[in-house]
Amino acid sequence: MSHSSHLDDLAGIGRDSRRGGYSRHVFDAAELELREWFTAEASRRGLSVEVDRNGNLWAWWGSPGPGAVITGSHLDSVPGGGAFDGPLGVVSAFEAVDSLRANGFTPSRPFAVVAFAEEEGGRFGVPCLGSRLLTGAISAERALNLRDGDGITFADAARRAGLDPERFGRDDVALERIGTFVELHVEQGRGLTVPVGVASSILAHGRWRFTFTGEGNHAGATPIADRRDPMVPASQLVLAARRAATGGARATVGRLVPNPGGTNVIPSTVDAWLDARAPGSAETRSMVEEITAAAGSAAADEGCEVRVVEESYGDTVHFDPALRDELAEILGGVPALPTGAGHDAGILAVHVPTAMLFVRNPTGVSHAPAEHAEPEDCAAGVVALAAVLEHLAR
Ligand code: HGY
Ligand code: MN
Ligand code: MN
Repeated sequence: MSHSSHLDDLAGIGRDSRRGGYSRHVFDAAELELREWFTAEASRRGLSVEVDRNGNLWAWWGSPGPGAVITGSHLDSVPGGGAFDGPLGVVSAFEAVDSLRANGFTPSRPFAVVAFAEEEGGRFGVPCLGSRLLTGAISAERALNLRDGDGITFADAARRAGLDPERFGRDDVALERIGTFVELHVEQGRGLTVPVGVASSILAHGRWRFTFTGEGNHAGATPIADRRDPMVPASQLVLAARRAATGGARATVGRLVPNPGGTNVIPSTVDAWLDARAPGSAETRSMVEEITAAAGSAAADEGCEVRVVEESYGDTVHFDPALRDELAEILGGVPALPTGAGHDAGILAVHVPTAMLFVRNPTGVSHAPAEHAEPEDCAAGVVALAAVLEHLAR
């Protein structure tokens, strides 16, 4: 079966006709369908499926146990996301199992394919929610009280999906089983000139919620001098983010939500989310401070208030250099490259030996429908993943 056909299996799930691309968010209808797909693919291969206490999916080749070789990624997407970010890593993991078996290989240590929950934070706002819960990087209490755009809590959504919110939280049993984790992922950028590479590092990055409060009023009846329009400082936040992001730093305001959001209404509040990233923690923090100061003075100029809440943060990730170089060598000396994108591998790297393989993306675009990887590069990714997994699991 050609590689792309497995991604084609998923092509009809979670299509977003309004935004384009895919919208697949934890425990929504599309993601539940993807969970069914994962279970069917695992069962077809005689892998035993486990849904852990935090909603992450594990498909075990043999019995679970310590020192396990784990590979996989996530199935959820950003709103209007591409077809490859996440699913390519899970599909490639199943195909690597097929390839290993076709070559008569049986792992001599526990082995599983994993799909982590809510990696994008597209519904509940905190990225890598499943792997953060697994490792204790977020408390169960905070996670369960997160609300989606409709006010539904993660606890209620998890309960509706058949999970017990009382059980959520750090899972030492699941964490201690992991000997090595390898995540294959479509490259998000254009750094690769060959089909496959390995990851060296992930930018420090976090998300901050800015709530600007002014005075809701009539767009026509309110003279400019009488306004306290929170959209004005919110727009200054966007420009301050662009000004502050120098060198290798990046700052983005991708969500700006006025309340109530009428065309002829001066909003009473505006929520804006800042995504800020930089090669180092100190650089990220100082950039966010600069942006926050600019937002604060813009708010004061407009007679508005602003409240800032840090919703998630992760330091720079440096993948285990020995493992990185070992895998690069197995793959014939493929390049090692940094990434600006966060991954579950970045969360796990704090706890267990972790590596990432990247598959070339000729458009370099990600988190948008134009995200792409050629079938032959996807196939090369499966060959590379199988070689790495055989090395680690023999
Ligand atoms: O936002 C990120 O970098 C990742 O795609 N969650
Ligand atoms: Mn992503
Ligand atoms: Mn991803």
